[in-house]
Amino acid sequence: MRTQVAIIGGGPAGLLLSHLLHLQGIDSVVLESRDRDYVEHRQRAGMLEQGTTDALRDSGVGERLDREGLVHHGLELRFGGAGHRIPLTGLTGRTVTVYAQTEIVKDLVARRLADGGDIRFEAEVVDLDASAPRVTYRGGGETRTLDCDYIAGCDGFHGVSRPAVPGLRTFSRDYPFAWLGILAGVRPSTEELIYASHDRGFALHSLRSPTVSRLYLQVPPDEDIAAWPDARIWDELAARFATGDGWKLHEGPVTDKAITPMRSFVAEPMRHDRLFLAGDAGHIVPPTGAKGLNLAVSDVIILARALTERYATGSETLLDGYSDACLRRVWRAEHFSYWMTTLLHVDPAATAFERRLQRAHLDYVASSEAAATSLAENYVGLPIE
Ligand code: FAS
Ligand code: PHB
Repeated sequence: MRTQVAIIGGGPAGLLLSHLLHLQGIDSVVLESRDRDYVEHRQRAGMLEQGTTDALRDSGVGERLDREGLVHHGLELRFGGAGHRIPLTGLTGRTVTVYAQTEIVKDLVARRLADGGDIRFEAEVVDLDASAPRVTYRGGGETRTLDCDYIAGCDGFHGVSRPAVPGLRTFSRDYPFAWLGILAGVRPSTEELIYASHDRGFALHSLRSPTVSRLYLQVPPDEDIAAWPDARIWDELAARFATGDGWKLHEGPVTDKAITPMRSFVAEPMRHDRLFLAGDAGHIVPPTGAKGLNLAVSDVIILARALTERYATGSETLLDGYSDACLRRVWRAEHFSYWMTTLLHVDPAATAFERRLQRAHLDYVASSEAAATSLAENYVGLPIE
């Protein structure tokens, strides 16, 4: 078997790359270890930068996004029992959109299959040669190989592609907390996202639709989900979102709950020979700034441009510049995600002095247009080079 680009991983990065390459007449095969139902229902991100929604719309997969996505123009920072709105669009002229990663994956799978795309589910890549280049995968009880011109490692943080890059430099930070995330069949208590910083810990009120809420709360890093029955989750969320103006949290049936560890991670370079890393395979951010999925999208936009130039002109200039171009954007997003995470979460080891500094920082962001604009321009996403 042979293709032009072998794509390891059928998450948002791999699927979008396959779609963008197809639009340029470049063949690819997506190899995904899990089954279709699993990847289409794995609860993850939900906040899209305007650059992401523009890319989906411009490439012809934005129709349901435009119909069902919730366009937002601001967010609320809530601390000291009061809310402070950050007018994202007023400060930047750009918007963000709430549209679940699961829906993006469904839209991309449907479009690739409708276009005759080759997505192989339950096909686990077990080996790869970045110089041949060739990937070896197991599927249907057989072991097969796929020869190609290039390999895109879109296989997430636990994939096989990053370990195949020799001499890799990695940079990481683990945080002293995790996120317990829930999906609840209840009308959201807010129209815009609420990021709450409370002495008891961080909480985030996001949403998925007029009838489905998505909420998160900070828990210890090794927390057992069994210690969090629904009633306790709602009580803790209500305590952390409490205000003095009578605002009420709507509670309802929890339909999904999971604990996500918080880490910052970057691997350099994001390329070895004919292997290119994209998305979580190359970097991880704490989800506070809603950058993970959006970084995956910008990586594959940059990679698709580079592969298009290569096949159209023979030039490898953009391919040679791929890793540096991605990493400039990755490190900006890493800093913003670290900054927003430490601004809003309670570090158990923080001294009283550090907690006062944190409160002063929150007061500054909530009261200074310059500080709020810095948060806003990073949150809505900086233009893709
Ligand atoms: P993914 O991990 O999404 O996809 C990689 C794919 O590769 C997977 O489907 C996997 O099955 C497959 N794969 C792995 N090894 C393979 C192999 N050997 N062979 C074949 N296939 C293989 N981001 C946010 O912005 N906000 C959030 O709230 C948020 N919450 C998250 C919660 C969790 C639990 C996790 C893990 C991540 C979360 N993220 C969040 C980040 C997340 O959205 C990622 O940034 C996004 O999924 C990145 O997409 P991909 O790079 O495609 O990686
Ligand atoms: C989500 O809706 O899942 C979401 C939104 C904003 C974040 C993180 C997660 O910062």
